[in-house]
Amino acid sequence: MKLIQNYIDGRFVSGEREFADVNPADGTVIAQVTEAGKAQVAEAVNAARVALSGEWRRLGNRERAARLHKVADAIEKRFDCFVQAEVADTGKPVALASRLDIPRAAANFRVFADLVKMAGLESFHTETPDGTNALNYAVRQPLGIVGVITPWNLPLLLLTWKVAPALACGNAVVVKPSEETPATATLLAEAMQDAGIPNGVYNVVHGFGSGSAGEFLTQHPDVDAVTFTGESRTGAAIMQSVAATVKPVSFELGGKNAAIVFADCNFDEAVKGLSDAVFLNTGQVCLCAERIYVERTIFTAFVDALKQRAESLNPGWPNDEKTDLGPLISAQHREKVLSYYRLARQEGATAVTGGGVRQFGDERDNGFYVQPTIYTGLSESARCVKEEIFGPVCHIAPFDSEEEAVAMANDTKYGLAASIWTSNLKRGHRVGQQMKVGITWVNCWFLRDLRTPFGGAGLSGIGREGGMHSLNFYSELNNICIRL
Ligand code: NAD
Ligand code: 6OH
Repeated sequence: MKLIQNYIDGRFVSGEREFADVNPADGTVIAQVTEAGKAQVAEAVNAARVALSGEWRRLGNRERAARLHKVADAIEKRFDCFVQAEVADTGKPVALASRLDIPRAAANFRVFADLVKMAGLESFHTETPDGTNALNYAVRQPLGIVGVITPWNLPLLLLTWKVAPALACGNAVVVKPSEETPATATLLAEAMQDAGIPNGVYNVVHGFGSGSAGEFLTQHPDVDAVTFTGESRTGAAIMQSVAATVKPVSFELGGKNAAIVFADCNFDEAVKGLSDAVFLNTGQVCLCAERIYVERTIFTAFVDALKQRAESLNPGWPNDEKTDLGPLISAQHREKVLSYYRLARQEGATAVTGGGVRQFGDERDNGFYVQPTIYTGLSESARCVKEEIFGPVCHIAPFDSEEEAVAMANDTKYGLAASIWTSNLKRGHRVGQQMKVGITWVNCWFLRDLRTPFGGAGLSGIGREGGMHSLNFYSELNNICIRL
């Protein structure tokens, strides 16, 4: 059986305990994973500390950037290995991993490598009363050791979205990938070795959250900052854990994202775009739309068209190129999603399509597939309209006026993303600017430019990453004031 190990100080190491890595498509165990205990997490932190005073500290931005491009090259060289590891761990369609996850991982390194070379520094010429004046300028210094904790839905994409800017800024990292998807973080260590990233700069500790590697990392007094993507509740637990040592945090958390579809939209584009926004990655993307508000005059036509798309999706083996709907990540997560399917019925929803488990009559019935599902008829206060489900499911409700649609879209404690579908550009700007979220798309969804601010309001997060926002989080600014 394959063993996925921790990676500490440039070495692949085992630990005291192991846990199973399960393929969500058929429930089989595909690997054993080494769980890092408290002492091993401390070893990783110590290796990172030592690395920070070695060769890594002496490299300028240009040379660090060159090595990050080499990491991207090494990912591309092992493209098929990364795709296969991600597909086996997540059950996502091979076409999706090849198009989205692995290319984005390489792009994350390239973008932040280029950005750190190009970025300028703030400076101010300051007039003093005696007329001698002063020059202020800020220099960017590494934070030190960054603890990186990531989820299972886009494992390598989200891990590298944090690791790349952290390394670009000269930090060392200790990453704790999700226990559900450990493979690609360890594989990335091989790419780091190829690229000449010094030992101790990139470390991986595997394990769980509370009482395991995740908590040991956030509580470690020598970790200088924590960057986390995952559930809002976990964000709250991490915040408590880092409070004692006052670590800066960057949190990208959950969402209950709305889409607003106006009658003047390009109907076919809206249906296609929202089919992706609901069902991509089996609905397991934090940006997915779980609430769709449709102008009443096109409500019935829209519901019918989205139903047709849901029913034309091709659930199947992840490695089949024709598959466009994989399983959910785990038995436990499937139980959570199915509990919302049951709750929707109790709350009085109409199931337009789906609402149950997908049966195949083969080994996939031991996996974690559910039916893509569309509900209508719930009140805006229903739990299924308020709580993040994180599956291939949405609720569609009609609206009569722009004001009503904006009010319903904003009536949530989350604030990650929204999408607006209209041919009226003025309306697109006007409604977009009223959304209480970090990211609004007009006539598109999940269209990414990695230089833009990315993050959420309310329960959806703290801070922004992307472009200069990432460089600002992953560095400490030291302002130098010189009397002239
Ligand atoms: P999760 O919060 O359960 O786990 C995320 C990571 O945190 C895992 O590595 C886990 O082991 C670790 N963890 C759990 N408890 C911990 C603790 N007490 N201390 C330290 N680490 C701990 O999230 P998940 O189920 O893996 O991912 C799904 C969630 O992530 C959804 O809510 C989704 O919306 C959110 N998400 C948000 C974004 C975003 O950019 N906003 C992106 C992807 C996923
Ligand atoms: C959440 O599941 C998706 C997050 C996406 C990003 O962080 C990104 O940079 O595209």
